Amino acid sequence: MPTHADCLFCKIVRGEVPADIVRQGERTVAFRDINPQAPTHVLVIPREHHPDAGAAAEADTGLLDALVRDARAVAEAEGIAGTGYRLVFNTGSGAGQTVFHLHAHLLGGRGLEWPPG
Ligand code: DGP
Repeated sequence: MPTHADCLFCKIVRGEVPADIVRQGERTVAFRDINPQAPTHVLVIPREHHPDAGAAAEADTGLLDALVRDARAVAEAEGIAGTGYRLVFNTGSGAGQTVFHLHAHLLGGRGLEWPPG
């Protein structure tokens, strides 16, 4: 699936919108969330456009593996892999998804409560 001209995260992948990029993977890009909810709050996204995790899983069986693997690499680089981190896929507007390009929120660096809000 190609990138989309008007998609904000596709623009970050293409370098058209600036972002604090922490990792460039073969299939993913990871950058700091503009509105961080934890000391480490990184978005890990596929280079290709998929609207959400379910759609990506349907279209490309290996992509979520790469996303989770690369998220773990970011967690290790951030020094939070040992203490623990959370990966969140908000899916659908009712769940808080505002950008419809698949992204995993990688959150850590503080205690995280359950259930989330
Ligand atoms: P969600 O609500 O799950 O769709 O998460 C979208 C996240 O994207 C939200 O936490 C804020 C972040 N975000 C929105 N616009 C930008 C941007 O231009 N740059 C960066 N770095 N993050 C953004």
